[in-house]
Amino acid sequence: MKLVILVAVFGLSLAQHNPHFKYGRTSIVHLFEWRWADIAAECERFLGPKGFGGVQISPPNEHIVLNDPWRPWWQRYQPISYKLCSRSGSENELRDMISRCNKVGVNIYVDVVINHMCGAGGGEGTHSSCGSWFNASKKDFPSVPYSHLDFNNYKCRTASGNIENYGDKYQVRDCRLVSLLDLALEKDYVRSKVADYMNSLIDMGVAGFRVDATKHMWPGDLEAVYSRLHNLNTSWFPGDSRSFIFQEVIDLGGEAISSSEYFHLGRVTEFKYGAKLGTVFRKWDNEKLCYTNNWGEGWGFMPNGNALVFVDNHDNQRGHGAGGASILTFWDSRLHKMAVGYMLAHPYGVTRVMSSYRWNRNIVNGKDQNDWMGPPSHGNGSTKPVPINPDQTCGDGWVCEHRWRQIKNMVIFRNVVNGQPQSNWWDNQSNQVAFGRGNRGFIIFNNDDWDLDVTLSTGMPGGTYCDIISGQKEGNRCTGKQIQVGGDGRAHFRISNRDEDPFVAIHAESKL
Ligand code: AAO
Repeated sequence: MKLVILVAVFGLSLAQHNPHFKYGRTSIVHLFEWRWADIAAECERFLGPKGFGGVQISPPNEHIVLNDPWRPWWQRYQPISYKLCSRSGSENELRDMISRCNKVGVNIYVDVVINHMCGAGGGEGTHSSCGSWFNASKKDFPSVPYSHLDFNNYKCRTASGNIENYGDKYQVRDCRLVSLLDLALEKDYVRSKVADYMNSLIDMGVAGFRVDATKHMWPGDLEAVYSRLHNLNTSWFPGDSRSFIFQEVIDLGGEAISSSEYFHLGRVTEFKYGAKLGTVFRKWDNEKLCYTNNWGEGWGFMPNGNALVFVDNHDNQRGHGAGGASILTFWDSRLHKMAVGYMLAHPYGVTRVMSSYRWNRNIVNGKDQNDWMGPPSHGNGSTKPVPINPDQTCGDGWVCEHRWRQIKNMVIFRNVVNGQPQSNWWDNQSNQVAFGRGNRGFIIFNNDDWDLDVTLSTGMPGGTYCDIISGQKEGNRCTGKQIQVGGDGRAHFRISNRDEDPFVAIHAESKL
């Protein structure tokens, strides 16, 4: 009997590490602040055809609407209810998008904010995305409903009621994160409301969740909530499929709470990954690319099977959350492309690509005064659609990193090499490195201040391959560089350090 229980529990949680990607796909794109109608169109016209595995969407539940500052992006991390109307669209638009994306093999993962409701200073009234009335100071959210009895009132021991010391795990879990009203997730009633919210999304066909502020919730409370979740909708997923759960836990070491406390519940965001990769490609702290020959667990990151990895995220691309100045964002596009290319080529973790919007960055004394700015919007605060230009880039301030040729092609590279081990490592003991993925792919970087000129074993079958960074294979020709691999698997590479993209990648499906 004991064994059965063990298998049941262990099996349950292991399943929550599985993204349920279709057709050997491997990567998630975070379409931050996109409208549901635009995501649906992007699934059909781009993400499905190009082999993206899934989309992380912004919180779909009702959120506070703020005027000072005016409609900040982070108003969506202040729930007012679990009604499915938000800055990105209505419940019907959400349903339509989930169905249309599932139909083309692109999973939907929902960013769920279940640790808290709005800020204590949220005021009273109907300034909410569905017009629901609430009173923050009275902790009254009738559209859920939640009353003051459903919040951590007296469990917190700090004078301010807020987290004051991340070294104290009781504060981190039982006090308010930046004054956000902290739900009492040990209460059966609160657990049922949260589970009902997540089950409504599961029944619509989503594949899983990004769990916001996981660090601020007790693992036992989360386990109780996850155990109430339905299996995934069998219209889209095999029977008995459990949600893919990836939990936001910022753990760069040195605090009371560690990522490993959540490993048994699902995957966890590995924030060390982007912070370190940025340091390496910026060549700070005497880091060199050749030191990444043991990248992944060798660098002290969490076990591969637990990791959700990314170069930047919606917080640290604008100085929120964690990772600091080393984080490489679209503002540093040349190095950002190299770092994303490296992440997508390397076997470690489930990979997530950030897709951003531009804002009027104004850095004063190292802090962006406009870090709050929301997505491209009309005068009434509604989010603008995402226009696609003839050259396949996005307009109106949407950056669409996921559409950049180098990144889109590396998403495909990761699919083509899926399951292959890292092989044929080479480095010049500085910032020129290369490695393969079995006999299915090979990549080489020049991040030194001089040219690279070397002949290497690629592990690939002989033939002519298109470099998918400088171009791609179109019909029976390469639009960029061509790489000749001899019958012995060896190939000559020459990369100028002055190239816009000083890296080359080839794979089995880029062969002429
Ligand atoms: C806004 C206003 C607040 C106001 C509040 C309520 O900015 O002034 O009080 O409304 O009215 C987002 C925004 C917040 C915003 C919030 C609500 O980022 O600015 O507050 O919406 O609208 C912690 C959490 C982590 C969280 C991160 C931002 O642990 O979960 O803060 N991220 C998620 C979302 C995020 C969202 C929320 C949570 C809330 O991704 O978008 O906030 O739903 C240390 C700790 C981390 C901690 C950071 C920042 O990190 O370890 O756990 O993250 O501090 O507080 C080095 C260290 C690293 C450290 C880092 C930063 O890197 O190694 O450990 O420095 O100090």
